[in-house]
Amino acid sequence: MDQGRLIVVSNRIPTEAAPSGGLVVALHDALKERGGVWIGNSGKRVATQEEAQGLTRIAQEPYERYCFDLSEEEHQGFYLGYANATLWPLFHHRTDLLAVDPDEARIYREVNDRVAGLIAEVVRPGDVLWVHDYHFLPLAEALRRRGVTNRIGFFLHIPFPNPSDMPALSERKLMPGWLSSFDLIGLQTRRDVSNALDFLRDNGAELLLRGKMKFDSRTFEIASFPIGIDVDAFVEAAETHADSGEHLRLSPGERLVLGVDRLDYSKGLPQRFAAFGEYLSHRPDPQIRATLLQIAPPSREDVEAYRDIRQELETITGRVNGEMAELDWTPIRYIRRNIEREILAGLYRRADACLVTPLADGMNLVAKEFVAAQDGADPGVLILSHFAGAAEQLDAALMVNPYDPGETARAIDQALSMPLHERQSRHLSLMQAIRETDIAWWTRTYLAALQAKTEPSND
Ligand code: ADQ
Repeated sequence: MDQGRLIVVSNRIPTEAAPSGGLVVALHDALKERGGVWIGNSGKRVATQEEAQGLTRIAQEPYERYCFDLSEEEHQGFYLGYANATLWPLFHHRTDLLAVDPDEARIYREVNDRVAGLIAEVVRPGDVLWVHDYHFLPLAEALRRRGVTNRIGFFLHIPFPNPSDMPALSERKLMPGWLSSFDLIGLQTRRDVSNALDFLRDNGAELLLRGKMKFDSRTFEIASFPIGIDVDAFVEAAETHADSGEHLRLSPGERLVLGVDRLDYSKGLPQRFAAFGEYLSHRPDPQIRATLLQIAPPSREDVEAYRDIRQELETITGRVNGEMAELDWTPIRYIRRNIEREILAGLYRRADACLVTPLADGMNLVAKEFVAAQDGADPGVLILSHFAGAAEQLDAALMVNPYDPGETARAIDQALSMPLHERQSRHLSLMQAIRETDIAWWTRTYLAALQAKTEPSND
């Protein structure tokens, strides 16, 4: 049976041949395998909305890619404003950082409306649409208004908010209509699914059975599809770049603790640095040299909360290094740029431990990449926050409360002194977990579930 084309919609669209970044890599692989169309934001800003009309084709192979531009005002209101200064903090349980701005909320909906108009021109009967992330919550509703009856799926890469935080969102009453216009809503974890069901039930939707809901006359389904990585590709990259660690010029016996994150307040970086400082102050043997290599390229610097986190980190790094550094040892090395994926894979492999300690995170692919990159004969140890979505699957990691620097410090000590057989057995179970739900599983399972939906017009 002809499956129809897959049309992916996401905010970012890769322009390069070998893209990087969690979401982008996952979709690139899915489209390469199945073929279809990817529609996203060009990243190019034009002065006025009149100049931003239309879709531009930027590639035809291995699948078609179209992009749209945003005007300066749209970039501010849609992307920096509503998406990243209102929804992102709300969805990461940080209502204290949430901005309320009715103009930004309006622009967010207008951009979704405009993008829906562009997509409606491309969609053919039988196509299946897969919309990604919090930038496009109202997109299906806008498409339905334009008469699009195709199957439309949604995947939320970040956590679903706690229902008790929802009153902080002025547009919360619109949310059930936005969500129920999709046919399938994919979330990362069971906890997210339970939050979404609770919120919708409290706001006029009826739970039919096993994640199926009804709102107004529409039925839709909510389920978890934990995202994964291309395990084999990472294993291979780590093996072929096993010498990346040499760039670091560590002294003999020096232990390496690694952190890799976008610079974001949800990633728990100040708490992590403080925990590392605490580990160093209390380490059992002062001769032990452990270095925290933190790779954290800045993101969204035009949003105020992101400038604050950068400053906070610089202060802690200065304090820990000021107190602890020796002539030939800098305890915290903080690199603020992107690293090539292959080099990164080699660094993961060289690391004795990896700190993945977000305060909230949809999944966290770094945790899975670190596991894949280890040498099974002598693996490093994953230290993982309870609040990463990955925690539901990777319970063989050392689990920590990221708010408690003492607990994280003890986990670092435990990781660096863990006997080989324990490291091996933990690694074996972690490998099994990341292989079970790898990226191929994720796209296959999600798309099969979406494909199985009846087209709304045939209801
Ligand atoms: P992110 O918040 O971006 O993704 P994450 O899942 O950790 O977080 O993905 C980051 C990706 O970027 C990883 O593949 C990592 O290797 C790469 N990366 C990070 N820093 C890098 C650097 N300095 N150089 C090179 N590469 C770097 C969102 C959600 C997550 C969810 C993903 C996918 O916030 O919770 O796991 O989407 O759904």
